[in-house]
Amino acid sequence: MKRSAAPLYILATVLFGLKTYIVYRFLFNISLDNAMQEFILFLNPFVSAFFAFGLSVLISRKWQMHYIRFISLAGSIILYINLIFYRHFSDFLTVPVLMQGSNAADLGGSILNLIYPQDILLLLDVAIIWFLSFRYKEKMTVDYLRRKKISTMAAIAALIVVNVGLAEAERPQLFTRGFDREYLVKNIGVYNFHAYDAVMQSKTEAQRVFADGNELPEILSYVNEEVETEKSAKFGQAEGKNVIFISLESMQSFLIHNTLNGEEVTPFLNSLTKDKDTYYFENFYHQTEQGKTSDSEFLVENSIYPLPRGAVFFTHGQNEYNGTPEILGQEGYKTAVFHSNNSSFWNRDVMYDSLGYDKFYDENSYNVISEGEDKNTVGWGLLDKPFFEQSIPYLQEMDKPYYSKFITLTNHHPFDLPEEDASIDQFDSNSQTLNKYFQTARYTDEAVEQFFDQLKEAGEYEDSIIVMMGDHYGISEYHNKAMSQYLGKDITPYQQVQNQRVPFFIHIPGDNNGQVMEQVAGQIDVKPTILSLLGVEADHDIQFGNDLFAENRKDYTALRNGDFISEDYVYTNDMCYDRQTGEPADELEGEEAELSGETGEQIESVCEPIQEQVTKELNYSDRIIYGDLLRFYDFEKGKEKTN
Ligand code: GP9
Ligand code: MN
Repeated sequence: MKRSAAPLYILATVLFGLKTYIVYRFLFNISLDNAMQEFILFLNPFVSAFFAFGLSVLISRKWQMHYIRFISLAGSIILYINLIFYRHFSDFLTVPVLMQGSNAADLGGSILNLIYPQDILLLLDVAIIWFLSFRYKEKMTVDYLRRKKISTMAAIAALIVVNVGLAEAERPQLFTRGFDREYLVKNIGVYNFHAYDAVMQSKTEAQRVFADGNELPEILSYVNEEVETEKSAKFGQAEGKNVIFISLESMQSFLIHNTLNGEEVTPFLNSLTKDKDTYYFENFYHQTEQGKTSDSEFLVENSIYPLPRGAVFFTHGQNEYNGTPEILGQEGYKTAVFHSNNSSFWNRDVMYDSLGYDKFYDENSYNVISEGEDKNTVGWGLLDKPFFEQSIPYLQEMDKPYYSKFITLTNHHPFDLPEEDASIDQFDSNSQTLNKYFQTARYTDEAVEQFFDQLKEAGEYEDSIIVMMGDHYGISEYHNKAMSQYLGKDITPYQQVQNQRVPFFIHIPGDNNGQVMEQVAGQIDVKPTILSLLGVEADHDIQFGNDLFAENRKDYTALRNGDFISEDYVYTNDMCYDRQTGEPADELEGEEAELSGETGEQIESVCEPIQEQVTKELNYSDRIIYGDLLRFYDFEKGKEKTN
């Protein structure tokens, strides 16, 4: 029988490729810097589609249509799940994140906000492919001879080579550097990215099995030479005091001293920046990745970076650590976490044991009323005000001194708030998320103010230091248009990095020297700073951060994706910016380019020396976690364990 219609696998390649391209180009917010990147982004969806559908020519005619239908549906589901995930996290899914599916269930209301009715159009290609596959079954299947099968496979292979070749030329070391997921998706597409990610996953799992501690000396000498500082003048200034650490959900620094319709968004936090007992760090960056709050906790307790993929709380919750709670426990402190959520959420119950916490006051410790007149929850759970209020008796009960951590929740996406709790307007932009964000942020500001008062009344204030920190961004890149409207400036890549600042406060009652601190800092610095204030010597600890009051600190802060901020530069998107002006810092090219002072070798960018160190540092940190290397380390002696 003669077949006249075009083969379905070709048509499916075109339709599905086009759909994927439209999603990449218009629904994800992928930055494209030049025509080549535009071209690669256009090419790769068709290459992937041709690869997947093209394989159908190897299948008998009987099964070809089944296969094509399956691929179009499965591919679309993968793409759509990534899209929903992206709408919340501005990020792509990875295997470790998928494994923590239980968290997705908890996202609940959050997820519904991320699904739009018009998304149904994304099934249009599937509908057409399925229709044709049933209607023209006979006409659209192919029955190639061996030679034609081989040439189809050769065409697939050639296209892949072209795609990968262009990608590597555009972005050298794409696969080895790999921590920037956006770059990978941009260049090889979301499907190939998942394949790459799966390979990475098995490699990292193998690392623990084969690790034996031989890597420790190299890492130790790096930490001793490049990270450690002299004792600061504030060492021991808060000796014996309690620590009350407050994690401010999704609180970003752009809110501080900013207004909405002429009203301050965070009046209490603003007042603290001028308070005589408070140190406010205005250039403090979050360093989290896919683990969000839990990543920020990891940084704070360990002064080690979280992972480039997945949430380390999940993937390596049972590793050996030397967390702040464990260290302080040995100094006679009682340690507790307060967070009104499931104890297993983000694997916290397991991780808190590994970090050495004595007690976790989870959801069950609180009176949570989710229905009726007395309802005291929103979205994710207990509102921050009742959360703090109900925590006070527990704090009073604790033996002194204590180290306590409070994790707030109300200022969390989708930033819903009961109307009666809102005390500031919504913003007016195309982003509901940003519009509502101001109200929940204001609410948390009020909750913290109230907590300060309650601590005073309860007699828990005087002998404590209160440390507060934004955990990560609340407004992702996805809302940049609205952000640009609010901030009144373009969100350039440089500004995007500036938007990763989160507020950090150290409040020491009676200190009297409080001030606004300008130095570049990050969450990695919290542990050494707190330990130093408490006068705890942690000489043998392996930390990548510095005491923020020390003199000879590292002069850069690395973000988890390899970007960094130094005193002079901001490095992001493979570009080096002048930190003061936000203008590109590498104007000079070719022969005029800067010469590196030490070696006299030509360097491509003034950012390069720090960039190299950042890559090295992140890599050491990852090796510690993947290899579970701290199990081979003796923290008392400061060297490898000998058996
Ligand atoms: C929930 C809290 C918030 O327990 O950790 O989660 P997030 O999404 O910000 O990581
Ligand atoms: Mn959070």
